[in-house]
Amino acid sequence: AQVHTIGHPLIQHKLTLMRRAETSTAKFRALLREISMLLAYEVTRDLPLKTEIIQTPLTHMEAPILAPEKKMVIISIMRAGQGILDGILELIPSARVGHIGLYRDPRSHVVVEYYFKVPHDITERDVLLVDPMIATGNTAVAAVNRLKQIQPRSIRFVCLLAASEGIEQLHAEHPDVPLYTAAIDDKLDEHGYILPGMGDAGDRLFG
Ligand code: HSX
Repeated sequence: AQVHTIGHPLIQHKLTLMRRAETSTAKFRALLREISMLLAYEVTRDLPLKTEIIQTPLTHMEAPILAPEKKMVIISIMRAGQGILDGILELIPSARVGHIGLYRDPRSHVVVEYYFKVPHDITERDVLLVDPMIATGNTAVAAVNRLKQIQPRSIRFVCLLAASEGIEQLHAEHPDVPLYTAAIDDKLDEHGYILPGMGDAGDRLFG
């Protein structure tokens, strides 16, 4: 996949604060919301605009506005995806939302689906699939496999932190899905956690 590493200084700074073990749940949550707004800003850079005649208090003008046919849906991989979802929705409040519940079996790392709900008009929508972390890549691949069964218009994956191994797996299985991440870490430990990483995003977010 095309990998976009978003090096914006505010994103990098906030990510460092999130990685710190001493960062509290409340602070982690706030940072994830802030960083997700910044990621959303970068990911939506190429959204098409059209123009519309509007009336200002003084005159009228032809002004840019988002093209209505560009319909987005943000799909959160539960449960950690919820944190990114909240931040992105602050910036794109009219986006539709879907949820995929996946967990990986701690021993086998096999991904199990326990929930799936997306808007009915998904085939007309462009998906931002969100999860803070890609470690082995198993969850990301399973989520994209599942989504492709219902054929949205396009899929982009947005995360905070991805391990090289996971990126390679996602790329091998889904070369058509671009990945946006704030950072790439190169190792996984024996339990499949990203190193140096930031721990388990779900645990840090929810406790
Ligand atoms: C964590 O593990 C993250 O939020 C992802 O959902 C998942 C990533 O692990 P992997 O499937 O890439 O190994 O809960």
